[in-house]
Amino acid sequence: MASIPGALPFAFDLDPASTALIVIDMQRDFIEPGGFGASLGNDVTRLQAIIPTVAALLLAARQAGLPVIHTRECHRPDLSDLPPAKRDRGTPTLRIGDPGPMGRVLIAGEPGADIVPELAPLPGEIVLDKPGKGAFYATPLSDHLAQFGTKALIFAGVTTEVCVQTTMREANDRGFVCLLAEDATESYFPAFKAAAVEMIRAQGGIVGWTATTAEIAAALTGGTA
Ligand code: C5J
Repeated sequence: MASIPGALPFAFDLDPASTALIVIDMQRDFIEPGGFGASLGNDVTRLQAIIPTVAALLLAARQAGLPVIHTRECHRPDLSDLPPAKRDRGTPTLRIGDPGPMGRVLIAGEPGADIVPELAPLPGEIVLDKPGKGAFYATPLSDHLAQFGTKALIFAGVTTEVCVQTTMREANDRGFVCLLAEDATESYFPAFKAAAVEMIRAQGGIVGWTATTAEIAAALTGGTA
């Protein structure tokens, strides 16, 4: 058992044998210029900036032998898993399923739905396509975690207040201990990220803990943060 004394709201006990890393939606459509995120008017450079930090967390998790799960928010080509309430939201220049510069927006198998190449999954890692914000909804995530014997999840990815926070809350409700790598997650809106991080660890860690990637990596690999 390792400890992260600087975790918030208080020290986090980390048992690598029963912990998995989940990297949420580090996809080209959210992170690269010309993708879905940019079409909604967002500044994608904020999300691009965390790629090296997420890579460092992935490296530490892989070195420690943690199961690694990557998620991709995307839909079937026939859009049968895309409710109109999601497709018709707002007035974006591109809607989910429309042809864009990186193929059809947020459609499984299209270039834009891919994980950015710097964070490409390794053979043997789980890659889950999810139609919702939360990674437990309409996916086999629970089955994979049961198979791994996972009790705790480390979270990274985008966006903090949407798919990351939703998945953390789903995990918390299912009994998983949740730790967010706060510098390996990002939002298009700095205030939303700050609020989500505060909400997660408020009230004695009502959803979970937060710590930096350096602190988590040190706990995983036996180094110092
Ligand atoms: C959004 C996500 N923001 N991965 N998706 O629509 O957070």
